[in-house]
This record gives sequence, C-alpha cells and structure tokens, in this order.
Amino acid sequence: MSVLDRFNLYVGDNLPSLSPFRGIYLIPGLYNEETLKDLEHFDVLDDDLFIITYPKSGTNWMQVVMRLVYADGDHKCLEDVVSWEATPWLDIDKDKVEQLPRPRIITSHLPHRLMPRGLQEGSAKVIYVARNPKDVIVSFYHFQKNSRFLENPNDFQSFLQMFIDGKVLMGSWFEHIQGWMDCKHPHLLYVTYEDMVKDLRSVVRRICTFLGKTLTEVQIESVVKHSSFTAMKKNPMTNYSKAEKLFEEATKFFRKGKVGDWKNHFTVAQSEWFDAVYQERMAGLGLDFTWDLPAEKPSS
Ligand code: PPS
Repeated sequence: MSVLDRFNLYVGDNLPSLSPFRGIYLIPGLYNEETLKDLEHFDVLDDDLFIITYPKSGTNWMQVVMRLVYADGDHKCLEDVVSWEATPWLDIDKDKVEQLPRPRIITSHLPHRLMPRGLQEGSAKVIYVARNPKDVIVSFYHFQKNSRFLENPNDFQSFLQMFIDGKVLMGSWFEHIQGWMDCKHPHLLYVTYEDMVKDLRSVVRRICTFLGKTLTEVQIESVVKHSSFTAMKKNPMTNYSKAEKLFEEATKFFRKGKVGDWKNHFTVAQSEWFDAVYQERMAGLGLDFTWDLPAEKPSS
C-alpha cells in the first residue's frame, strides 16, 4: 500500500490521537513502532543524502532544491514524480526509500537518537534545515488546522502550550535541534529557512560546495527559479494537490512562505513567554535565528 493510501485511511472519522513513542509523539498506525525500531539497523549507503528537519521548517522546499541540484538545474526532474515519492520520508516509507535509485535523497523528521546507527559512520551526508521556532509554531498551527489526519487544535494559545511541552507531531523542537547539533555528524550542513528566503542562490552554492558538485550560474539560477514558492505552489508534483484528501485545502500547504509571520499571531505576552522558554532551553547552543526581515517593497 502506498504511503498516500495509508494516510487516506486515517482521515476524517478514523482520526487517531497522537501517542508517545520513545519520547516523541506520532500518529499510531501511520508510524509503525516496529519499523521505527528497525530503523536503527537501516542500511545507510555512502552516497545517501539525508534532509533532516523538524516539521514546518522548509522540508519540502529543500527536497525540491536537492532534486534540482542533483539534476543540474533541469526542471524536468519535477515533472513526473511527487515529492513524497522522489524524496521519501524514512520515518513512514522505508520501502520507498529502499527502491530509490542512487544517489538517494532521503527525508526525515526524526530526532537524531532514533536515526539509523549507520548514519554516524561512513560518508553519507546530512542537510539539516532549521527555522526560527516562532514561525515554525505558526506554520504548524495552520498546517494542523488544515490537515485531516491531525486533530484540530483548539486555539493558538493551547497549540503554543502543546508545542512548548513537546506534545505535537514529532515531539519537542528544542530536543530535535539540540540532538542534531550535539551529534557532531562529520558531514552535516546546517542551513536555515531564513537564509533560503534571504538568498537562495548563496545557499545553493554552499550546498554544491558541501556535495563537491559544480553547477554553472545558469543552472543555479534554474534551481532558484523552479524551487520558488510560486513555482512549487503551482506544480502538481510539489503542491500536494495529489494528496487532496489529506487536507481541507491542499494548496494551503503553501501558506505564506515568509519570515516573521509569527508577529501576526503571537500576543506580546505569548512572545515574552516563548522568549523566556527559548532562552532557558537553548542556552549554550550558540544558534542565532533571524526572527524577522524588512517588509518587501511593493513592485512598481
Ligand atoms: S512539513 O509538513 O513538515 O514537511 O512542512 P515543511 O515543508 O517543512 O514546511 C512548510 C513551510 O515551508 C513553506 N515553504 C516555502 N517557503 C518559501 N519558499 C518555498 N519554495 C517554500 N516551500 C514551502 C510553506 O509555505 C510552509 O510555511 P508557512 O509559513 O506555513 O507558509
């Protein structure tokens, strides 16, 4: 059964509550505990590339960027296969990952401690995409409201509380980023969503250097063009229109794609509360997020 068919079983009346598994929260049934336990022994290949993210941090965007980079910017690579099959999630579709041609692009939202042991050895590479957590929360809140396989959050305040407590899909953002930063993976490139918004060209150049790949400026330009918010929202292979049963409105997956939208959702009190939690939980990690960008000038 395809991963989409499995998700379709869980929508609407069959909606299960999230349940804890080794310290994170998952959708029972959809995420199979036995499979997750077996992942420890998953065979990591030397030319594998893992895209690792906490949900709502730019996963789909990096998937498309990487497909284009591997195709030297040729956008035809985005014409036939949907993202979740071309760059499948190891967490929920291990079989698909095993069928991929090499070099494989593998996606995962899992914390480092649940990943295959083989990832820490060998020469497989990891791109970790992080996003400022206030925008992650807002994106996650809207995603959960729009999705038919997750319970509708009551209101923003209770979702914020659940996020801080790590009681959302995939568990704690703080533990996710901490675990991946502490793992000291020998071939890990850390990228932020905000850097991608500010200057995707530079991020693509950094990725090429990391992979030892040479792309011409024209090819880089093509990667940037075909992975833009507008292009991905339009493309049926990337915009979730092929998974329409899973959402109230599938193309709302591409909601705003902005930095700083949190300011339209957090009250001053909520922002100060989150800042205090952030200071305490992130102390010593040395990460610096961009929380806002100047408004774009209207085009004349
Ligand atoms: S998921 O469900 O965890 O895989 O979601 P994920 O892909 O990590 O994150 C979804 C957010 O990323 C935004 N997005 C983009 N922003 C800018 N440019 C491009 N090309 C792009 N593609 C996806 C998407 O709109 C979600 O953010 P919000 O803030 O909700 O708009």
